[in-house]
Amino acid sequence: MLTWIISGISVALVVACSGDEPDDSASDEPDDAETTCSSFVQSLSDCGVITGARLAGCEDDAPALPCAAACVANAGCEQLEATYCYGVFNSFASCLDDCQAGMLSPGFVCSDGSRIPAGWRCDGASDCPNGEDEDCPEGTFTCDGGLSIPAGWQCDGVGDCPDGDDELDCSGRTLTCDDGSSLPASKECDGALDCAGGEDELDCVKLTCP
Ligand SMILES: [Ca+2]
Ligand SMILES: [Ca+2]
Ligand SMILES: [Ca+2]
Repeated sequence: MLTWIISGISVALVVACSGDEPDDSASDEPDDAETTCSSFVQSLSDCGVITGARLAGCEDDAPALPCAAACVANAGCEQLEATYCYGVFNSFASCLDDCQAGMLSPGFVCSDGSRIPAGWRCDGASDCPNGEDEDCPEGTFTCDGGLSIPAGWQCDGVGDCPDGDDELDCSGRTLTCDDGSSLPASKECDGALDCAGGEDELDCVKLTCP
């Protein structure tokens, strides 16, 4: 749980800001179209929980996940600090947990409009009425640890590599360094200097715990 809470601030927002929210993600939360990544970060910053303004994967004008924003709006600063600094599982953490649970895997849409779980794609068995879930890219993807998985399992919404690296860099977004070189968006604010001038790590959000 602690792992998710600490990394959850980025995990939840990376998903939220990718613009890939499934259409059926409607919830009972009030529709707050004005909530953006930057306002989400601002509310955490206002409570003194974080410093910095740049959150990996989060573009300033992109809408934040509405339920995550509602969790923050309904929580007090003490709750935010307890969750992020001390890993306390309180009503705020529980709210985020429910929020993440609600972010269902987008799945795979068959040609007749029916949906199947993403993990059923390229698994060797036809699941769509016309079997198009098995029209898969040739070849394999090599995980960081050396394990090979079918190429079709990359970016299918299900972590297949031991470290989940088959689901990184799936947004197609890139980060442009000052010298014009391009990096995968996952290199932004990951704690390692990747641009020659280190600008990929400038002003990144950091927890400010006592
Ligand atoms: Ca299948
Ligand atoms: Ca995968
Ligand atoms: Ca970096």
